[in-house]
Amino acid sequence: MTPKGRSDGTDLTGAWTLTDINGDYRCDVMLPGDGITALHAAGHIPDPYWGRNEYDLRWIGERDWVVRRDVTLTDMAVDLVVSGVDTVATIRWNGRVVLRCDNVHRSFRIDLSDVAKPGKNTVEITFHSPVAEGAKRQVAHPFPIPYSTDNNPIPNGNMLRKVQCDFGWDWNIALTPFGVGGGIRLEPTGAPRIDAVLVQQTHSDGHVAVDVTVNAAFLDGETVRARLCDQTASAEIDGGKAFVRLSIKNPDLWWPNGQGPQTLHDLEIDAGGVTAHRRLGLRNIELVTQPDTAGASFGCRVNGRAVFAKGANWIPADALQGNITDAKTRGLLQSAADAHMNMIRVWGGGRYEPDSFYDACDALGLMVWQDFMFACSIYPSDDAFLENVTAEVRENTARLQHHACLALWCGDNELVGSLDWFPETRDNRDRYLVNYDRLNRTIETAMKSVDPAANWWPSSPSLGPMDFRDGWHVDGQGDMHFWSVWHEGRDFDHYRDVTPRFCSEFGFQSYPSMSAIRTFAAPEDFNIAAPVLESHQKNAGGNARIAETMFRYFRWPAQFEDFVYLSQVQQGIAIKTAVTHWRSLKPQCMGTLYWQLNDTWPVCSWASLDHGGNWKLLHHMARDFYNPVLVTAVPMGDGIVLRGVNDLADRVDVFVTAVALAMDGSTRDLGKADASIGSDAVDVLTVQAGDLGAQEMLFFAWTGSDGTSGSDIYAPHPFKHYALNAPDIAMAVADQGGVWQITLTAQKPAFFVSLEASTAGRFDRNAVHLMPDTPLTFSFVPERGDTPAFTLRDLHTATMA
Ligand code: BMA
Repeated sequence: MTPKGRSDGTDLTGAWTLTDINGDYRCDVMLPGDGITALHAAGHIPDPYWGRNEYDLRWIGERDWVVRRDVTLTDMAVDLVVSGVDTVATIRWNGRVVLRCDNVHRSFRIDLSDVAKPGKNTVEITFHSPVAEGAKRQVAHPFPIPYSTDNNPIPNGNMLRKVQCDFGWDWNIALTPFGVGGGIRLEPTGAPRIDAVLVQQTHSDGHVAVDVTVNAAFLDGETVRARLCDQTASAEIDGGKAFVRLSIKNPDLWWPNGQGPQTLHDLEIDAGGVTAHRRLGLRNIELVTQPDTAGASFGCRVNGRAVFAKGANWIPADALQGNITDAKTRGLLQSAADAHMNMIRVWGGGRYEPDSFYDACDALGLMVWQDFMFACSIYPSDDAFLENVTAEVRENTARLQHHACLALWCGDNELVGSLDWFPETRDNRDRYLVNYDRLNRTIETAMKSVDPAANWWPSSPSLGPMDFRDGWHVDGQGDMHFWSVWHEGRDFDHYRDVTPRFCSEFGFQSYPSMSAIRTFAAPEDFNIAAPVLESHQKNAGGNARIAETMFRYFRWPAQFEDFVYLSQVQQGIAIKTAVTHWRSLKPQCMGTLYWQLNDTWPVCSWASLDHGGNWKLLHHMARDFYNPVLVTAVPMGDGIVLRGVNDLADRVDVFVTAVALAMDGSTRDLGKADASIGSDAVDVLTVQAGDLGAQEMLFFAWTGSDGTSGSDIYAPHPFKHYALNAPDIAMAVADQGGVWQITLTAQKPAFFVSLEASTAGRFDRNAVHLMPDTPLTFSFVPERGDTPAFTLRDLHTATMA
């Protein structure tokens, strides 16, 4: 998280020495990075993600730790600039305290001139136990500040400005790691620098005015020169600020993924020899909330076009900072874009991501819904806390607001709901509501002080400003978190009972893929009730919910591997049911962000990507159900309506055929139709449910004038009802220059046909249905050159063989 536009200094990242306060441990730690990764790399502790090791490592968060290094100085007029110090820390220079800080989401600049000396200097950072610090602050607070007991096995994380899921979450390991997540360097004191480049775009017909505010230090009187798209403008810096306007005619616009190109332009700033550079996408993103008969709309309009938001929720790329690399993060975001996503919600229990994350989102066309980092707990609202929050919000808004991807700032995750979750808050809601509003208002004010024109949404879910009703069950306005299927155990069809305007969270769990399970469990633990497996399930009752759902819809899988596979099939069906239904409601619904894209460690969770980035079956299914042009089956009364959805800018003609499919593979025609689809979903063809025999499914296929085609099934009964035939699938494998082509031919219908590979890599498809004598070729690109072996699974072999 190195702030951009600052003069280069001495980089202090790299190897430091780590010790604990008792003197029991000593090893190297790489900064940026974290101490737990360092202790593991040095062999002091076992792999935290393996087996049940987590529980034996909680002591780490109960101690203070120190990182130290020497620095040779010739010039003593230097500032120490550090960001992402995690979290309650004391920084000493040559033994003298130069900073006490307590916010991982901020950066700090410390003038060292009083403490620096020529020659060897020593810098050390003491990380105070977050467990002890959180408890101390809780006790000191005049009234209780309840934390999310459902999520946090380690208490009082809400008292600290530390990544909230570090205290555990219903998908995270709980280890309260410590370290430094951003840059650490020395800069000459008083050196001229550019602190922020704030950009505001005003679009009108065929024209954009780009207003640039440069915040600079030690540059007063200098001229700022700005250049963008061959336009230049200049202004003098006065009082640390300069303002320039660049007017661009007929701009090449930036569009979200699937809507047009992600054109980025270079904004070059020069002020007295200090330069700054930003990649700018020219676009206008509006958050549209118009009152209507149902309540109020909710959606994004980009460059004047209403865009249905398709995406998922983002949590930190790894539980341990030391495991995160730009390349791995970029891979996860690439997978999101490859599945036709156009929006990612950076969820409020994690971190403001580094610049590289937003650079990747700009390049990939992933709009970012950016939460401020508060989630599921009550938070203090005393002066010191709010002052800390104000600085955090201002800094991160200034750092990120210029990004084309940045669509919306949101106050927090689920803080309105949390007012009803604790006995203390229920007993004294007035106090906690006022307490909440102080925080929320502080965040909004601080954000707008930096970016007055930005899109702001008070909370997620929220029914709108100053509306504190239930965003989990009211569907007429605002963004909804619809959790009734997972957390309340309702059936998948219940997704069809609501009409969200924008569903920003809904999820269904599965087991991680076998390749991920093997990273934390030995074969003797391959059992859903084995303690090791249970310790990699953090949602109370989660494994039971997976199993109970399987009972509801499927015959029971005999083998552990089949259970894992089937858990991913049912997760895919759940989320597909929700997304396809809500897309079919377009424009009443204008967005679906499922919970969740990624995992922080290998765990049973709602993620569609395994820890490490492998695609679970849901992610393959997402690539299909997020296809810009889609025909989907919607049961309505006695009929099954095939509805067409089109997210492209231009109208698309689709041609749809429907047949009744018997389990032996024979078919009966049920009809065909075509339709022209604009921006609203339309009915294309209706089939009477009574037209399907007891052992028949609806099979439908479409072609679109945009060149896309697809097919799907709709099974009116749970899959366990059908007497599936053994599909007898033949597999032919060919290595074509390192890309593996696997052609599958079935004799009988085969459902959710999936391949697993013995080596890491990416399949182009999975969880597809095969019809008799209609071969389908899968391709597989291995990550390394190894020769993979392929395992085939389908619904019949997993549940009936
Ligand atoms: C949501 C999120 C997370 C949580 C998820 C699954 O509401 O905001 O708090 O992990 O539910 O329970």
